[in-house]
Amino acid sequence: MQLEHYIGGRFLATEEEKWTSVLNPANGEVLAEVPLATEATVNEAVAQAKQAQQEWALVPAPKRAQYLYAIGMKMQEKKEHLATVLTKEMGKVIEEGRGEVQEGIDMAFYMAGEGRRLFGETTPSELSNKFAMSVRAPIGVVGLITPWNFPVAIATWKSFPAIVAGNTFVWKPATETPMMAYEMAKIFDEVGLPKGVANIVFGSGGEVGTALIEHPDVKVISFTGSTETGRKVASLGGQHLKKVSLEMGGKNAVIVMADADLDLAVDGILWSAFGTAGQRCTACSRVIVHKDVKEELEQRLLEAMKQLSIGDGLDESVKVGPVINQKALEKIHYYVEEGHKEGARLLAGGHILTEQPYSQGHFYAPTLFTDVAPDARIAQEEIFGPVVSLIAVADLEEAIQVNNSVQYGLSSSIFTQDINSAFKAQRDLDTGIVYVNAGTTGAEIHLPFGGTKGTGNGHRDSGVAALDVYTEWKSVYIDYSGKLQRAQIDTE
Ligand code: UN1
Repeated sequence: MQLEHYIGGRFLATEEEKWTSVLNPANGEVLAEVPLATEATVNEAVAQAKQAQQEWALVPAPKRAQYLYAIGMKMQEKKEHLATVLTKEMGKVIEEGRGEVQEGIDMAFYMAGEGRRLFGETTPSELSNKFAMSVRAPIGVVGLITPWNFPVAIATWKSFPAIVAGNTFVWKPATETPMMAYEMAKIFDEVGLPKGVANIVFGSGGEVGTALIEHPDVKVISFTGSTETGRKVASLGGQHLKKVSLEMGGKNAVIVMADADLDLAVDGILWSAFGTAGQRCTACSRVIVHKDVKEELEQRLLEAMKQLSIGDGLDESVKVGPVINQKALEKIHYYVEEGHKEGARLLAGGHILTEQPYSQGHFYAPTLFTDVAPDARIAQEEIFGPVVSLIAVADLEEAIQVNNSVQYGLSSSIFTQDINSAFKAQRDLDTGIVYVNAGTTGAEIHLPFGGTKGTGNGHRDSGVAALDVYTEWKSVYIDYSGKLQRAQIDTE
């Protein structure tokens, strides 16, 4: 199967482009060939998007929203197919594949609703016979750069608010997972989204990403990926005075207090640490446990980890799929070796799975370290794999301090039955998302998604907050006094 870019409503690719293979991380099977665009292709996509945007901005928002309803319905109709493609190219287990597609469907219907809201504000003017209001105006062409770990959901968090607000977009999906983007291109086409509103260009970050950021007609860049790449996006975007929205790494912790329901805590840790093989920005990679229940929690986690079946995500009984590629596998193992050197005690896992049926894919054994120092590298740096570090603390204050001691601030969670601890934690945990009595994953699309410190730059995906990324506030004053009134100057 050969994928094609989607530009101005046309599917196209040329033999002259460089091509690369899309591989199934569970077994190395070649799933598709994907073309890698050059700057000229990006320029063409931006030109199409720019032209389409002029008309699209004039389509009433409730009518723009009709397309999102249609897209949501199509995704619903194709849900099982989309989930299967997703599991094949990304590796997450099929149950989570379905969940991710559902997240995209939810986003479509939620943002379609914004077509009939997109609220602005009216406010009194300081002058008489004068009307003042602020409205959300579209910005223009937006550039979307999305990661491989959520190939469809994250793209919907960005593209759907962009669409409903009257923008057009050029989307560069991750080269590891272009098939979901291709599926979305087909859906955009099938529902008759006007040509040029949605454009998809495959290619590398270095070439396509850079070309998008530098293009003078791309007004907004929304990026999700590593903090390292995000810094480059921010600095290049800064030079070109772009509005840049960044969503980057995490080093998310579950705090387990002495009064916690330990069965619930174990379930929450397992789901958020080993689901998606730990490859979520929201994944739990630290457990901060009260010393009084440390040993008990270790025992229960070890017991529960034995039940985690590992394998090809298409097998319904599998709970942990492969990691994305060989490079990821090596990075994870590098950190595990660092953990040993730093004196952490390995309780489970700690190795690459090389025997059958894992040898053709990229599988890492779910790993648990204990007695980890809060400032150890494995407790500070994002590993993006199924590796958890357990850190013991004496009380809630110390737990919060350890949670906040990392450079990231995406998600955190606390298991406690004490209402005072819960309320204090939600106030003091320095992350954009806080859970009480649930793991660190599972954000819902109608709430803002993003984090503090090294996780972001103040913008949010998802929720109504996403509209702030894709709209410009316009303040409008209408003077019906019939005379020149001067604000701030007493005219009486
Ligand atoms: C991500 O890992 O980049 O909250 C997104 C969650 C999902 C989204 C994760 N709804 O885990």
